Order: sequence, then C-alpha cells, then structure tokens
Amino acid sequence: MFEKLKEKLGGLKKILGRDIEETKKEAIKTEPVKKAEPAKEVELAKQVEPARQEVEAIKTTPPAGSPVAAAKEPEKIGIFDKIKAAVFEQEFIIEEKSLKDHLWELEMALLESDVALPVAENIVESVKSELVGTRRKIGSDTGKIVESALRQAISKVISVDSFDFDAFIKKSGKPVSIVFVGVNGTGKTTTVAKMAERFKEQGYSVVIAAGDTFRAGAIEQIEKHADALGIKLIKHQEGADPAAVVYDAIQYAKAKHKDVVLADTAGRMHTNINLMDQLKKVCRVNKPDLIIFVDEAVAGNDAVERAKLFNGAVPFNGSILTKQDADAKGGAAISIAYTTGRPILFLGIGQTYKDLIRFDPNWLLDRLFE
Ligand SMILES: Nc1nc2c(ncn2[C@@H]2O[C@H](COP(=O)(O)OP(=O)(O)O)[C@@H](O)[C@H]2O)c(=O)[nH]1
Ligand SMILES: [Mg+2]
Repeated sequence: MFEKLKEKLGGLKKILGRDIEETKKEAIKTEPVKKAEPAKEVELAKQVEPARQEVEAIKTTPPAGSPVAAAKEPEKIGIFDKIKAAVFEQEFIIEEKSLKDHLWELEMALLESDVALPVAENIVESVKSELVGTRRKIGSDTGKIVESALRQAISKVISVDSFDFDAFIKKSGKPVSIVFVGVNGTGKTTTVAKMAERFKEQGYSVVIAAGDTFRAGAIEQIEKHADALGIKLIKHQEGADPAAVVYDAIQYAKAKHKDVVLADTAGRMHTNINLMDQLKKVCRVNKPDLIIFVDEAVAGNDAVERAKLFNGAVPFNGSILTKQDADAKGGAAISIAYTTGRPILFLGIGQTYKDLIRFDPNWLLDRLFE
C-alpha cells in the first residue's frame, strides 16, 4: 500500500534536501554575516561578542602543552559551540533555481504514481510556494523542511471536507439510508457487506437492499453475504426496478425500527445513459441520506475520471476506495477527494468482512513519510 509513492517521495526528499543544503553552504560562504532583520543582526553581534573576546584571550595565552593552555581546553569547546549556535541563527533563502528541476521530478513522480494531473500540479505549486523565497535558519534540518512542505501540500489536497461519518450516522434520524454506486467489479457488493458488518459491530440493526437487479447472479451474491452476516435482505426478481427494491427496504426498516438501510446497486459504466438514468431514479425516489461512490484504488486515474462523472450524475457524499491492499501507487486515494470535493471515507484492504478501515488523511501522510 502506497509503497511506490512513498519510495518516490523519500527519494525526492533526499535530493531536494541535498540541494537546499548546497544553497545553505553558499549562504554561509558568501554572506557570513547577512541576516534577516537589523534587530537580529544586533542580537547576533551580542551573542558573538563574548565568544570573540574569548578567542582574543586565547590568542594571547601561553603555547599549547603548557599547564595554563591545558586548563583553557574545555572553555575552547564552549566558545566554538557559541559561535556555531550564532551561525545557526543566521538565515538563508531557498531559491527557485535550486528547486526547479526537482519540482519537475516531483510532478513526474506524482503522475507515475497515478496522481491526476491537476492534483499533481496543485501539489507542486504548494511545495514551491512553501519553499521558494522563504528564509530558513541555517541550523534547521533540510530533510524536515522538505518533508513538511510535501506533507502540507498533500494534506491540502486530501483533507477536503471534515465529514465525520460515524457522528453523522449517530445523529441522523433512523433509518439512515445509504446507496452505493459505481462501475462493475470494483467491490460495491463486498463493501456493502463490510459496511453491514461494521454497523452491526457498532450495535446498529441493518437491512440490505438487493438493488442490483441487472446482473445475473447479483441477488444470490448479496443474499449469501446477508445470510453469512445474519442480516435481513429485501429483494425482488432479477430485472425488477431497483428504485422499488430500495423503497421497500426503507419501508421495511421504518416498520421494524431498523437503524440502517444499505442499498447495493448494479455496476454501470458512466457512459451508459439508460443505466445512469436508472441510478438517478433510485436516488430521486428514495432520497437516501448518503450516496457513496465505490471504486478500486488499482484503477488509478480511471477511478478519478469515473468519480468525476458519477458525481455529476448523482452527487455523492464521499467515496470508498477498495483493493487498496493491491495498490502500491496510492494516486487514486490522493486524487479523488480533491477532484470531487468529497472526502474518502473508507478504504477496502482485503476480501474479508473486517477488511475495511476508516480513511484518515493523517494516517495516509504518516504512512507516506514514516
Ligand atoms: N483484494 C481486495 N479485493 C476486493 C476488495 N473489495 C472487493 N474485492 C474483490 O473484488 C471482486 C469484485 O467485488 P464485488 O463486490 O462483486 O464488486 P461489484 O461488482 O462492484 O459489486 C471480488 O472478488 C471481491 O472479493 C478489497 O478491498 N481488496
Ligand atoms: Mg455487485
């Protein structure tokens, strides 16, 4: 998970850090006493003065080896430490020329990791504005400067919305209805089952609507999951109107005081107008509390494009990315939230019911820079 992106970011952090280190050396070499503000200059002079006086004193002490000189030895270390600390307080400016090639490399690395172009551009711009022209203390850790700029840039694109899923479910009137949408084979049905398991664990009562009436075998597939989890399934015949199935499931939940209705739907290509209209009808008739877009992380940029198109047809509240366990790149997770303006809610990380984790931007950032 995210190994490729992590590796690329790690490499870039080193290269960028090295070049900033060069800028730093230049700054020390060419402008040993140049500082940010006059006030600081005075402050620095004050700090250096005692050290300077002590150096003068040493110059006039007896030659090395004499007992007096030996006694001075520990003080000498103190003096150099003071001078070093003073130099560390000096500042240097990160210039664009030292970053230009690396920013280009950063963009390439992001694109190779399946980060969508506008998102990669946004990240590069942020890193640039975070670093270029800024004054840094010479003593600061260049690796940390670069990491912090990268972290902030990525954080900005993935933290689009502070939607608290669990709090929303808790405070919503029951039953809460959730419709899952997306293309075929991405893991919608499995995700409905995983979500059902999660809700059950939290103490909610759940009803599943077998809303995929289109694909042969889809009703049996979700029925198997419902049986395995001991959850009530509302189903119609194959070919029936999915809007009616979801409607019945919500009516059932209301009558039986169930907490949550999870509606599976048939996968459809965003280009199939009839099926997209059918999906719009499911949502128009039932007015679900939440619409969740499901796609697979391994689809990379295709997933991002589909997310955009689905969001245009049935505006959704958030996304779930499945098969994150099989995706080394990580670009879809970074791009989808920024592209749709809706948060990623969960990640599917395997094929068992428990393989679902809450998506937390900080968790992702920690993984990328651990
Ligand atoms: N490795 C992995 N496989 C998954 C994950 N989620 C779903 N799958 C598999 O993806 C395949 C398609 O899943 P399904 O739920 O039928 O997709 P649907 O057509 O969108 O309903 C199945 O073999 C699932 O076991 C996941 O998070 N990780
Ligand atoms: Mg399905």
